[in-house]
Amino acid sequence: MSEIAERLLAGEQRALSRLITLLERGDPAAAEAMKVVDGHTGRAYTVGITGPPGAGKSTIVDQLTQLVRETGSTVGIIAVDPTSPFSGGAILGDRIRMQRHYLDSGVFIRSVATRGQSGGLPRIVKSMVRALDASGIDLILVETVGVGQTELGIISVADTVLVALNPESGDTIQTLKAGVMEIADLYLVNKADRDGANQMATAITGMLHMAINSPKWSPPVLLTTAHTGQGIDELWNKIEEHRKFLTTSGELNERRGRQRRREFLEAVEEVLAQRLRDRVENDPSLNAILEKIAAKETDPYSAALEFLDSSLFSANWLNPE
Ligand SMILES: Nc1nc2c(ncn2[C@@H]2O[C@H](COP(=O)(O)OP(=O)(O)O)[C@@H](O)[C@H]2O)c(=O)[nH]1
Ligand SMILES: [Mg+2]
Repeated sequence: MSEIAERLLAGEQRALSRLITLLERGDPAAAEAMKVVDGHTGRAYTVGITGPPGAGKSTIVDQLTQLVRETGSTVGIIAVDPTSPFSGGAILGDRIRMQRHYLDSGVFIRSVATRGQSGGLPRIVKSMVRALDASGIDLILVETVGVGQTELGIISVADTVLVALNPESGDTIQTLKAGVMEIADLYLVNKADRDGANQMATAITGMLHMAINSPKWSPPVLLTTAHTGQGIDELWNKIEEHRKFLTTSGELNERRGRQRRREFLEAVEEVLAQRLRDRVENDPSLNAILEKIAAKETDPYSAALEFLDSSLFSANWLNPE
């Protein structure tokens, strides 16, 4: 059995850090360990929080952590950050926001940079959540910045999804339309100390009534002022309520099952796409087609369909080289 997994399951926090580092490096030892770790997951509860930059997500995570620590439960925090020249300071900002927890051995904090990765939640986040879960952490908070697909990707890992917005975020309705309504279990209008918070909450509630959501759970819309802690108790109560709803309705297991099936399909797609790309780019028999496409003698989509049905394409390509 994987030594790192064994140490992790024994609750050694250094093993958890080590495993995550191995995952980040794509080390084969991490994949070996994850085979063992996977069978020891399911006990932790995962809450995802997403929303535009500056909405107050890290402040909310900090406050929730404080509250949950007072009950004695342990907390793991994963901050997913799309590192760019413009948000390069975000991780540093998160560190300041969550500073008071860094010396608490009951809180485990890790950031994931998404630089250079296209859409979706980075795959490593799912492995990290499993590792935290298997190590015995009770509550896992995953913060993702709302930029398109990463925002929606939170549904692939969280049991409860929180969407944080602000009174002044003018693009809110746009955000809601862009798929967020399908994934939100709970809405927060944070910065409720500012003008327009009530109107914003009313607007969201109005949109929710029009949307076809789960008939069994209607997402509450809460007002919070995260930096003072106002509304955080109520938020935690609602998270617990949602958890109870998921557990008693059987939806929790279904949701987790869907997440695992989707992850499997995504992994199949990812590996196949890589193998195919390697072949298509390196196979000289395709030069003729590629030139025709470049010369606009055929359009790329038609060429792709034709190619896949032709004898040029071989299913053997999908086997490892
Ligand atoms: N006025 C006000 N400021 C807040 C509130 N919550 C967070 N902030 C501030 O908003 C800024 C961004 O917060 P942060 O938690 O880093 O947002 P994130 O980018 O969503 O993680 C920080 O300066 C916070 O202190 C709030 O409820 N009211
Ligand atoms: Mg943040």
